[in-house]
Formats: sequence, structure tokens, C-alpha cells
Amino acid sequence: MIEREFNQYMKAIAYQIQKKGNDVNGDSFFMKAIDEYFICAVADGLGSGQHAHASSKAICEVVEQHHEEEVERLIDYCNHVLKDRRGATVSILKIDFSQKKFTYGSVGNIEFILHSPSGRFIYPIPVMGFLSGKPQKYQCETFSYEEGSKFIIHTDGLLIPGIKSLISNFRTIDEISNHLESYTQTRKDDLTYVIGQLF
Ligand SMILES: [Mn+2]
Repeated sequence: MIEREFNQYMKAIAYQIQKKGNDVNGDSFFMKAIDEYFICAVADGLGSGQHAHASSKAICEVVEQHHEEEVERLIDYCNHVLKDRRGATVSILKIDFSQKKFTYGSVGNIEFILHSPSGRFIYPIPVMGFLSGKPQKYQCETFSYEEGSKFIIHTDGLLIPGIKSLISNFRTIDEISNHLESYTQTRKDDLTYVIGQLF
């Protein structure tokens, strides 16, 4: 499944495919661009199959319902919806176009990297673990971005050597997406990625 989102400030491609042999995806994503901001959530339910899907779906639904909220609060909502469900890892990215800043919050193994045209990489500090409905602290970081920056968020179903060169060497997100096609074929897990470019 491929989905695109864009406005005058950014464009993004989301791609998702389930583990071979499974008919549901344990990963879920949500993304939305409005005039003020872009928001994106990617979640990976522990394990795979129906229960993993239910957890990651619940996370994305709560972010969709409350997308105007701050990232830290959204992660807290995500944690709450996992009570009595299987745990999940989550990453939420919110980009403020007028301030040219983004906030990233994450718990678990979903990876994020942003590359600026000046050559700078932004790679927020990972927080180990997963959400399970139990109270916990979340870490969110806010960064400035340059026009032309590209980013990728992906679950652990996508194993790519040299992600830094991938995101810096290709000029457009369509080229990156095309290049990733062969890596989606060799997956051993549910796989989701969102790649975007900021104008
Ligand atoms: Mn996974």
C-alpha cells in the first residue's frame, strides 16, 4: 500500500506491506498535512498478526483524532489506548511550517533520520522499550530544519545498510522510494516507511 500527502510546504510518501504469509499488518501509520503543520505517526505492534495490528491501529486512530495536540501529549494518549492491548512501539513527528521546526517523540525501535541540504543529519536519541499502558516518561525533542531537508521514518521490517547515504544521495523522495523497493522484497517482518521532503 502506498499513500501520498503534500501541500506547498512538503510532500511525503508512505509505504506499507505486511510480513510474508500474514494477511494483516502489525504496523500502522497516519499522516496528514494542513496549512500549519504536518503530522505523522508510525506504530509497530509487538509480534505480528491481529493483536499487533489492533494496537498499532489504535495508536494511529488516537493521533488522527487529536492531531492538533503536542507530540508529548499524543504519546501519552497512545499509551492510554494500549491498556489491555498488546504493547507497541511508536514514533510521532510534527512539523511546524511557519517556525521551520519539528518535534519528534518516540518509544522503541522505529527509526528516524533527517538530512539537511547543508549536510547536517538529525538523528534524535532513541528511547528503548515500548508503550504498554503503564505510566512512563516520554522524551520529545524539537529541532529547526532547512528548506529542502529530507527525512525517513521506518519500522524494523526495513533493513537498509547506509541509510545516511540513501537519504543524502538521492534528490527526490520518489527516487528514494524506488530504490527501497528491493529492500521491501527481502523483509522478514511487517514493514512501514514514510519519507518526506520539506520546502
Ligand atoms: Mn516490527
